[in-house]
Amino acid sequence: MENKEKDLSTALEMTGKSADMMVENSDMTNEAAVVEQPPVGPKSAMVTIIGRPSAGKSTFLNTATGEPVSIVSAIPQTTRNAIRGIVNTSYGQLVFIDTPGYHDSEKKMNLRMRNIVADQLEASDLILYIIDTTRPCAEEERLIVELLEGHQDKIVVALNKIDEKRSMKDHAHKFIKAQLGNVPEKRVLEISAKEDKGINEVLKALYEMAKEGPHLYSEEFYTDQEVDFRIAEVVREQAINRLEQEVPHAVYVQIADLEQRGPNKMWCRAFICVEKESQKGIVIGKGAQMIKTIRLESMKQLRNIFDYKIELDLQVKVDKNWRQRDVTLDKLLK
Ligand SMILES: Nc1nc2c(ncn2[C@@H]2O[C@H](COP(=O)(O)OP(=O)(O)OP(=O)(O)O)[C@@H](O)[C@H]2O)c(=O)[nH]1
Ligand SMILES: [Mg+2]
Repeated sequence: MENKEKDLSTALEMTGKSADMMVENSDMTNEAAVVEQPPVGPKSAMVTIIGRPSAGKSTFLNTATGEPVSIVSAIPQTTRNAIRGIVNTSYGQLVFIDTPGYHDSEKKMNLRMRNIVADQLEASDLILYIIDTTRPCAEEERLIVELLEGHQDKIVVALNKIDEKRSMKDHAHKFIKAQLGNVPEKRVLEISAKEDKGINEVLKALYEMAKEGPHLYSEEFYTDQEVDFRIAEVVREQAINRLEQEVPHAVYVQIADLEQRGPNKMWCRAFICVEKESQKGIVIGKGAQMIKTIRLESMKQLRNIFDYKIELDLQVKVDKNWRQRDVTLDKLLK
């Protein structure tokens, strides 16, 4: 990846990459896009991505920006924050806001995540509603539709996972027609976020609705995440993709120290925090094999994101029942 973080002092990640050629001509290589990059066009819009847990919202964001902006896993409720990813093209700038999967549960943490989604909806110019077509559109989908009813003039619907044989896209089309009848058909698009199919059409539909206006970010940025948040998310991604049952949901990652240790080297002490002593043993693993793998794979992934090496000192600790505690939730879900 040629666009890695170069300046250790800045807390933001930058990229020179543009999605221009992706919109204009999906056959172009990245090199061509960098060399022939036209100026960013005049349009500007904040686009909130909404959908059920595991619908593929974060996968869409990563495919659209061409960067691993937001972590992905098969476990529902992976995303816990409003995460921004920026797409610049000759049409203009779209600032996507990935949100936590919206679902019905009275648990403290979920209620907070639902508030994050509701706030983002209000703040956005446009909405991208992603539906997982491998699952029937039932109660959870209706809950989202209720939120969206009053915003039909600013919605694009993406029917995702059409690469799957079990995709029920016709059922999803019918659902949208019945529930969001004012969204015109040309704004209901079939995609595979994972296989990069139909993404350009979604971007085009959003650009068509976007208005001209000042850009929120200079064109080198593809996300607004700070370095410590990014490291914590990468470690969490590597951990939850290796853990099972309730353990992924019981994990958060705390960055305790971050130090520059040379011109191209950072040192970071991080803790994988779990809720119970028994979960600690699972994360460490037999002969500490699990924690070792999480550490090494995280460092590898961070090397792809940043232009400097991040040496991780990774440990596990118990933060008893943290999901019930407001102070911890305040820090994690801001
Ligand atoms: N087959 C297929 N799988 C997909 C597609 N898009 C996403 N997935 C998979 O669906 C799972 C969930 O993807 P995410 O992008 O994490 O979903 P999300 O909507 O961000 O989930 P939360 O953050 O939990 O709300 C992962 O296993 C992805 O690989 C797709 O187009 N096709
Ligand atoms: Mg997500």
